[in-house]
Amino acid sequence: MKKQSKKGESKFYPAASTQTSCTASAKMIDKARKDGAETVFERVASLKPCSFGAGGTCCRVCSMGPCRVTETRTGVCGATASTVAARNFARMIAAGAAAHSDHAREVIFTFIAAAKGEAPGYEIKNEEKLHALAKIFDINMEGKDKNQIALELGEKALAEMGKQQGEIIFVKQAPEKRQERWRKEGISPRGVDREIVETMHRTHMGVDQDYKNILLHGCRTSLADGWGGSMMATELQDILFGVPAPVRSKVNLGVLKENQVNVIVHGHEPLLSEMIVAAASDSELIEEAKKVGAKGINIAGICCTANELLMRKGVPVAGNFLQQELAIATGAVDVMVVDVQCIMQSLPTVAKCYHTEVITTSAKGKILGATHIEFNHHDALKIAKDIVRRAIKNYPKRGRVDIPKEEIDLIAGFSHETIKYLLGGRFRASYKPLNDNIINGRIKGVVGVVGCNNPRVKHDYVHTTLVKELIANNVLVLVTGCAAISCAKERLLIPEAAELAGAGLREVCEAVGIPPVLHCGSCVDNSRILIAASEIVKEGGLGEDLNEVPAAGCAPEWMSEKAVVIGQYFVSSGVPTGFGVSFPTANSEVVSDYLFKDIKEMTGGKWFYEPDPFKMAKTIIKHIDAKRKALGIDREKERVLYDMEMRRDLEIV
Ligand code: SF4
Ligand code: MSK
Repeated sequence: MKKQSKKGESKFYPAASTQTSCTASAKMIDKARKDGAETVFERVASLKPCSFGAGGTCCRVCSMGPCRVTETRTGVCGATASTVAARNFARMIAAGAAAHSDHAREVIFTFIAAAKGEAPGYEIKNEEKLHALAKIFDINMEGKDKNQIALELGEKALAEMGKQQGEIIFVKQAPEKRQERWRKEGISPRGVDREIVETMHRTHMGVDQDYKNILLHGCRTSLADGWGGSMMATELQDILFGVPAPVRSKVNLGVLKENQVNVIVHGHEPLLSEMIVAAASDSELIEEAKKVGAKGINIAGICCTANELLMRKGVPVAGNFLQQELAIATGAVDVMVVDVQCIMQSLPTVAKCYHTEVITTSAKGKILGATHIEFNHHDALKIAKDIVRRAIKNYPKRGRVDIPKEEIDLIAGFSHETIKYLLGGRFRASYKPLNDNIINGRIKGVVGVVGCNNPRVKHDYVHTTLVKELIANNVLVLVTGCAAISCAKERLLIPEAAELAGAGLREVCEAVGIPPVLHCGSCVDNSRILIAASEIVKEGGLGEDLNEVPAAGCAPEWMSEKAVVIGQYFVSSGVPTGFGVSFPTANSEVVSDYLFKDIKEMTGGKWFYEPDPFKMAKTIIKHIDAKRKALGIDREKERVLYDMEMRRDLEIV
C-alpha cells in the first residue's frame, strides 16, 4: 500500500470527532490517517481561507489587479467594494446556473435520442408526465404516439435553453402574482444560456458598475436556472426514468458489502448511472463476479447521483460530499465512477493507497490519474457493462477491508406529485390537506433545507441540528442534495422520526404515515420545491404569491456555486433564504445590506446569514410567525380531535 503522508502526522490534525458528527465518517477519517491517505479533513486544517476572497472583495477580472478592495480602498480601475462583491456574487450565480443547466442540456440530448430510438436502453417511461409537460409547452398531441410527442417536447426544451427574447415557458408554473412581479421588475427570465452570457459580460472589467443593477441581473439569471435549467433537468428525467414515489433504502458507508463487488456512482447526472444499475443485474456479469469469489454486484451512490438513483430506484447511498474519499478508505470500493460536479480531484491520489480504480466518464470532467471511459447515450449499456467488468476484475486485488457498520433505514421519493397524492389521495390529489394543516396551525410552515457539506463546519451537525429544531417546532422540512443524506444518516427520514416533531406535525405525519422530513431529491430537484410552493399558493388560503406562504429555505453547510444560485432563485421567487458557514459578500456592508434587506422590495424575499443552527432555526421560525400573522392565521386554534372524515382526508391511498 502506497502512502501519501508519513505515519504519525495525524496527531497534528483535529480529532475526527470534532470534524464530523457522523460516526462512520469519523472512523474512516482515522483509518485514512493511519493508512497515510490525506483527505479533505486534513487539507482543510492546513489551509486558511483568504479573507478578501471569502468576503467577496478580491477582484481578479483584469491584469491591472488582482485588487484586494476595501470599503475605503478601490481597485486600480476605481471599482468599489460593492461593485466587486456584487460582481463576484453574480459570477457565482452564473457558474451555479451553468452547472445545473448544462446537466439539463445533456438530459435533453438523451431525451431526444430516446424519442428517435437512437439511445438503446432509454425510453419514454412516464407518459402521464410527458402529456402534462406537452400541455405546458402547447404541443398538439392528437394522433401522435409518445415518441413523436417526446421529440417535439425535447426540441422545444432545447430551444428554451437559448431563448434570446421573451420569457421561458416554465414561468407559467409560478403563481400569477409572482409572474407579474417578475415582469414589472424586469427579471422574468429568458433562456438560461442568454442570461449567463449576459452576467459574464456585465461583470467584465468596466461594464456594469452599479451593484444594484448587477444584482438585478443576478436575480434574472438565477430564475432562468430555477424555473428553467434545473426544472427542465428534473422534469425530463422524470419522464425518462420515472416520477419518484416513496421508496425504502439504506444510507451510510455500511451499505458497502465486504463479499460483493462494490461500484460507487458519484456526481450528478443519472444518465450513465441508471445503466450501471441495469448492468449490475445482468446475469452474465453476476456469474463473472461469482467466478472471482464475490457473492454479487453492489451499486451505491455518493452526492446527487446517489440522490437521483435513490429517489427512483431505491439504490443505497454510501454518503454525501465529504464522504467521497472516506468511501475509498474502506478498501471495499472496486470502482468509483464519476460524472460531473462535486468530485474532488484528490480521488485518484487517495485511491493510490488502496486498490480502487477511479473512472471519469464525462468529456467535460477529466482528472489526471483517473481512467477515462467516455459516456455516450448511443452505447450507454455497453459502457456501463465495461465499467462493471473493471470492478469485477479489481475485486481480487483488495487489501484490508474495513467497512463501518452504520447502515441506516430511510424513505425517499417525495416528488411534488407524490406529496400531492399522499396528502390528497390518488383520485383527488391536492395540496388542500397540507394548506388546511398550515392554516389550522398543526404545521407551522414549510422549510427547504438544501445544499452541501463544508469541512469548515462540523460535517452533518449543522444540518441535523437545525432540522431537529425545526420539526420540534412543527415545521415540515423538505430536503435535497447532501443535506438530505445528512438527515437520512441521523434517522430523520423515517416515519418514526415523527417522535421528534412537535405535537401538531407529529399528528399529521402519523395520520398520513410520512416522516417529518421529506427527501425531494438532488440539487436540480430544488425546482420540485418551487412547484410545490406554487401549488400551495394555487390551492388557496395562504396568500396569492410565494412570498406570502409561511415558508423559507436555507443551506446551512453550503460550499458550491450551485448553492448560491439555488439560494438566489429562492430569494428571487420571494422565499427568504439563509446561509450558514460564511456569506460570500460579507466584506461589503452595502451589498450584504441590500441582499439582507432592500432586495425584499423587488422580490419579496431576502437573504440571511446565521452559522449557528439553533439561532438559524429561531430566525426561520420568527420569519414564519411573521408570515402567519400577516395571513391572520397566527392565533392558536383549539385542538380538534380527528373524526373519521378528517382522517380519511389525510389517508394514504
Ligand atoms: Fe482591479 Fe478593477 Fe481589474 Fe478588478 S477590474 S482587477 S478591481 S483593476
Ligand atoms: S452534491 S452541490 S455537495 S448538495 Fe449536489 Fe452535495 Fe452540494 Fe454537490
